[in-house]
Amino acid sequence: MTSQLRYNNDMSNQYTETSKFLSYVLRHKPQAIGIALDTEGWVDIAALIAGAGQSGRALDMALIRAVVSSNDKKRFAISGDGLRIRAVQGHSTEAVAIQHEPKQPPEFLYHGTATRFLDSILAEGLRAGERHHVHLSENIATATSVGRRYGNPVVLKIEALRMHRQGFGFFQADNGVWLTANVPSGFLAVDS
Ligand code: HQG
Repeated sequence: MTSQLRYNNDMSNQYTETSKFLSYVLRHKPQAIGIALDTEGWVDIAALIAGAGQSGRALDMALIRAVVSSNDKKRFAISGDGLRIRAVQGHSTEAVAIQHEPKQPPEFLYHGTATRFLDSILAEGLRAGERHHVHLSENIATATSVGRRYGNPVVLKIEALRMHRQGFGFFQADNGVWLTANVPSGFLAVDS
């Protein structure tokens, strides 16, 4: 391996590692490093750096900015004044309740899951589980890769617009992921 390639790999590993750490504290367990998120999920970057440092993880502004801007799924956002950071979706912590703008979804949205969850989903619909919302995407390729995280992937096609017309709320996070509270089984089918 050339030294340039090794350098690039090391950087990429450091970014992935840091992204996972940020997902953990900004979505799930801020208390693990003694920080508090506001209800929109924001925290001062200075507090994040200090909390991380006290937990033995060296973060600095340059690394945080590089991780936020290079992140494959645009998981994080930095405030306009550059002082605060948040995860744009995927939360489970009860401290956060982001007030997303309701939005009309396209006719169909997609959800990727693993085949072993199918029977349960076809019986009871999609539930948010630990997170605040069920996550849906506009394209089948994204849904397939989401499903692959848990095993053999299968894609469900959701009648999003019909749900919306019946009063179900839909929201779109800043990174394009669609969110809704739950999807009853009558609005979904295996995509074929
Ligand atoms: C399944 C990633 C049985 C559901 C992705 C999923 C996404 C059921 C799992 C984001 C069920 C929950 C979220 C039911 C739902 N019975 N299983 N009734 N209802 N499930 O990780 O959507 O990389 O909480 O199908 O890109 O997989 O973290 O949700 O398999 O956007 O940024 O229960 O996470 O983004 O798993 O993924 P998750 P998800 P990040």
